[in-house]
Amino acid sequence: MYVKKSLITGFAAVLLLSSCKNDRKMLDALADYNHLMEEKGYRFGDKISLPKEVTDRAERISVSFGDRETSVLTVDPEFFEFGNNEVTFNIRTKDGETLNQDATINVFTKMPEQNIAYEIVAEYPHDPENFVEGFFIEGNTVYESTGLKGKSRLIKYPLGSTVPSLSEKQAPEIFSEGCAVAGNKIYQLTYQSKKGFIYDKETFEKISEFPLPDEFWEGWGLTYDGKNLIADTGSNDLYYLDADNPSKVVKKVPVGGNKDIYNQINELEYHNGFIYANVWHQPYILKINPATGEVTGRFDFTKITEEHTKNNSEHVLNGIAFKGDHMLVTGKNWPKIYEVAVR
Ligand SMILES: [Ca+2]
Repeated sequence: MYVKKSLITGFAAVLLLSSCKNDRKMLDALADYNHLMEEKGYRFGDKISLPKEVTDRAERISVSFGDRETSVLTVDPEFFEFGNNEVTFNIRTKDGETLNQDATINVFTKMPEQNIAYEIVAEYPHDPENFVEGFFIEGNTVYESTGLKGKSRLIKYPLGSTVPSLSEKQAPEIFSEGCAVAGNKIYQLTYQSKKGFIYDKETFEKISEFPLPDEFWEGWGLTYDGKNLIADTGSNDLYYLDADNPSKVVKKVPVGGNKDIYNQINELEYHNGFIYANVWHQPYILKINPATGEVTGRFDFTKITEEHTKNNSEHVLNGIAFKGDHMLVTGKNWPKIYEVAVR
């Protein structure tokens, strides 16, 4: 009896050992595959073709995203979005075990961003004291929201001058961020105070303030498309806000690149059916299709950006406005505003 029991235990242990070994092998194969694919990325419609070591041992495989789960191993926009998707692979083996592995699935666009050729047709002065966070123009009047605690202001000035015709200083604890005009009001986000402000466009009188949406970690860029305010929070997502109640997110549009994940989208400008955005610490301005989130084109401003970042790496490109069909471009503490014509 004693001998028999020991034999059975021994046999079970060998089985368990070999099953553990196979599980390890399977998970290693899955990890290798996921690492390889993280670099390469997926496009919508792609199959997630897991290695044979996984499919041979699996009875059922699913992918979960927080509380949602699918067993269809295809990159379906119903579950996946552009950029990083943090998922878990759940595998039930033929031995009845359930194994999990976390993975990052990167989804890119099918078409590469078109390099947009441009020409700098004019230059205007910009106050190098201005740590620009929000920037737009109406007629010949530039509106600017400048950041940093103790230095944040909302100002307006005629293009060509650096002297504000109106200036509204923020409380010292406020770090102002993006701003946009909708009708006769200016909306402004704050960086980490979890609130935004609404001003009268003419007088800069503060009309009200609002809490930033619950989805917001921080407030970054802001623009207006004629219907909704569009904001970003330092990720690759654009948030459409209800202009009558900017605490409410109407929809989220994740932005996708062909090879890049634009995780820190910052200053924004809506113009003629597209959203233009710069990316924190990058010399690019992206042209985004707002319906799909795809970056369709990209301006490369490496040359002018390097000129301004060479003495201070924080003096990055961060200002987009449209003067007719010409784009105005500036940056944090840049002494210039560039007028850009698309070739
Ligand atoms: Ca802007």
